[in-house]
Amino acid sequence: MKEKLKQIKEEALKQIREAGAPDALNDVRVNILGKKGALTALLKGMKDIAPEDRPKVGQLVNETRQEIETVLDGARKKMEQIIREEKMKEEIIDVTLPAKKNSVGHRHPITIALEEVERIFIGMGYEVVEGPEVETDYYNFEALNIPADHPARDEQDTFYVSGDILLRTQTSPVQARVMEKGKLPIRMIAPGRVFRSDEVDATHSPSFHQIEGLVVDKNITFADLKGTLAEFAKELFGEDTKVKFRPHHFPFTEPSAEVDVSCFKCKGAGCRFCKGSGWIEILGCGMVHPHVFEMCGIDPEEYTGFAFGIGLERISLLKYEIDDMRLLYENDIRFLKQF
Ligand code: 2NM
Repeated sequence: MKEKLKQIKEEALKQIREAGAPDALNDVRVNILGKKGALTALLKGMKDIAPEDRPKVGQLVNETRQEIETVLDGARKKMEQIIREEKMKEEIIDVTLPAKKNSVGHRHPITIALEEVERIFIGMGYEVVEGPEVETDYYNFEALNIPADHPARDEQDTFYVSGDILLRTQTSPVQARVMEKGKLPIRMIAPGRVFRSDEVDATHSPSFHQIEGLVVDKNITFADLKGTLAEFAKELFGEDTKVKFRPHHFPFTEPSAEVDVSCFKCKGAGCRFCKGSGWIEILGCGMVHPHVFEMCGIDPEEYTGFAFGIGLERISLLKYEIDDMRLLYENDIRFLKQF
């Protein structure tokens, strides 16, 4: 009997030593101490032992069982400890590693130009007003004194949606809507996307951005227009910027002018940037045509006003010395990152 117990114990210890995982230890427990285990089987054989020897044998079996359990527990704890340590090693965080760069985007160069122009006019007390990109023929053309035979109305130039509905070709319909409401005086800018049926090239896109301005009050003169735009040019391109007004024609203004600024690269001496002229064209403007006032319900005998229109892409290309407008729309990160 003693011999048998010793054998079981040796076998159990051997199995424990050889166990490589907690599962294997559990198998040992089942094999030796379980219901069908070797030690249990031995207890079941007690009936063959003389009754006076039974307590002694029972005690021996229990002692052996205890010993095996103690070794098993120890082995399990040790194994768990090793597993824990290995896991800790795997999950170690090296706080000295360089951090992942958090890349934050920024505003698009057209948006930067838009907000810069807005900032300047807001500073002069202008209100920013937005309106629909899909317009009616009336607000986009009729109300702005653009007659039926004007080339701008041709399908070659304007995107028609259906019938009288079209994509606005300028943001002035927003201003026609404000004038029509009749709250005077007006000092506003209308920024936004406009559409023209143009082929894409370095200076044209079928969809581009404009800011148009409008001032309506009593006694507004061309001098107010000149002073306002001269101040705007100085804020945008630098204190020593000069402006030049060249006579032009727009249907909604009379008189009308195009405005050049002295080249901010060569200060007017003439360079590659201004194509040797010393001047760069930046916007169109004029005194609001009396017929536009009449169409919008304002008495041209009582009120006068000026208006202007600025192409934002052009401002952006100039400010950042970009030579192809298409770059602004391609959304190539390598390009956009530079601004
Ligand atoms: C320009 C040039 C000249 C303009 C006119 C008006 C309105 F609504 F008052 F008639 N808004 N904007 C205007 C005048 C726009 O863009 C080159």
